[in-house]
Amino acid sequence: MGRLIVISNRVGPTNSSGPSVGGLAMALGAALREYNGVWFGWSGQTVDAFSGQLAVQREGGATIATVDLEPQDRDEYYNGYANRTLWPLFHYRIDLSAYERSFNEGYARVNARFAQTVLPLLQPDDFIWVHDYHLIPLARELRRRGVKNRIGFFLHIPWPARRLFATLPFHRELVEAVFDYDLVGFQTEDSLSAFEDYVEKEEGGEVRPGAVHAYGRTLRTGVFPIGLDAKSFAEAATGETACGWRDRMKVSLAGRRMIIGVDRLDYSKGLEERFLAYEEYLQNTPEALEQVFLLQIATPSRDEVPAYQEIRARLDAVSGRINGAFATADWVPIRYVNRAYRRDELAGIYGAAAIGLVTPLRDGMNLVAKEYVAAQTPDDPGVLILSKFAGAAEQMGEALIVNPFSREEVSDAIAAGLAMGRSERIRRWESLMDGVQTHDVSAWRDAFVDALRTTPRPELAKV
Ligand code: ADQ
Repeated sequence: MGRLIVISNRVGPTNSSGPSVGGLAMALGAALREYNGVWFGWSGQTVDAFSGQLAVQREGGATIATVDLEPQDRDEYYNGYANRTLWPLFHYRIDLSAYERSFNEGYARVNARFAQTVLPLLQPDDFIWVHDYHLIPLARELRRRGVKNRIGFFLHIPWPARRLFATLPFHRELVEAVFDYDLVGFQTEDSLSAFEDYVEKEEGGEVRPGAVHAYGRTLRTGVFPIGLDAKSFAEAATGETACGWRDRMKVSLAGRRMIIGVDRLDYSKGLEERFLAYEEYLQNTPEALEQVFLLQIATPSRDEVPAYQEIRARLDAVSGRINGAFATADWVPIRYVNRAYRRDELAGIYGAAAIGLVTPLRDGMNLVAKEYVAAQTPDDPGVLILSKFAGAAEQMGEALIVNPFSREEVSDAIAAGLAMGRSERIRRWESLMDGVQTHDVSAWRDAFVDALRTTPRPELAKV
């Protein structure tokens, strides 16, 4: 059986009991522990001149290989094309998308550098699984270097609607590069249809069941919704640290009900809209004053990108204003915390919250929604309020599904969630929990790897 080679912008940590750093790291850690995997990516470090020197180490059953990039690579590829061009565009924020020639060049250069560096690690029967928007042209660069292996690509973020995507200069080249993969996977049906729509209407391609044909090639497609490492999360949720935090939060609640939000500090997560909807709830519900609070944990990310500095400043201002308007001597309506918590700590905090408020404006999946469900106490679970624009909404219909742009809808859902009786909470939670457990990260990984393994490669078929 061939090895699994995972390639993503950043690697690790693969140890799921470590601090909680992001959905991708947790998901792949679980994948690599089961396969004899190699995970290759950027070390996160920069050096003055790119050398292509690999740093290789064994970690928890997997081989981890990293390479350093140059400061210009970080600025043009990572902070530039990935996070200032593609990320906002794919999250429907073309107003924030920056198009600069140097970003394009940096993106192309780093994808070529990744291909060149990983080449000596590859063996003929390896399966290569490339992750996310940072590395869309990687298969093209590998093919140029003679790589014949099966290569799959999984997009963790949404694929935007056709007309939005067509605002990207060189959009055609980017999609054509996708066709150098053998398989492309999306989080949702919504993203897959947006991709198919582009290929069909902009490029005159043909959509077939489970595949698209264009540029003289056929590309297998599929929907693979990512899940939690549910078993290890459930263990974390019943462990000593989580129980300690649940108790600590219950003391801190002092009889009040807690609403929890946990997000990377990112404009796509809809935090400002969430604060404003919660303000609306407080205005509409005077009896809730001093009886409820919102704990928003928002870990700063990508703080070298100006839009992230701006959203951070706005959130400081909006939370400060709401607290100034409503707080009393012994109550603040919003506890706004800018630090990261470990996943076992988070599990305890989620477990003490009556409502999980997950209202991104656009999100590939959103694993926080699943973590909130997995951390609830079965005989007295809380209520999940979930944005219809999170990928998770396709699977989590028993949540209270809301339009995050509508303050009224979110405010009404908070009121409904806090008023919901125990039997309805249990009924909804059981169905949600069943989904979280069934569609976990192993199911996601197996489905993708099986699809990749069984995707025919014309070059291989001839041998
Ligand atoms: P992210 O945008 O990072 O991932 P998400 O799925 O919400 O989004 O995962 C965040 C992870 O980071 C969760 O496991 C959460 O617990 C953790 N996290 C967030 N804030 C934290 C905090 N303050 N402290 C500690 N941990 C925190 C991208 C896509 C998503 C997709 C994932 C996986 O944007 O849509 O679900 O990849 O594919």
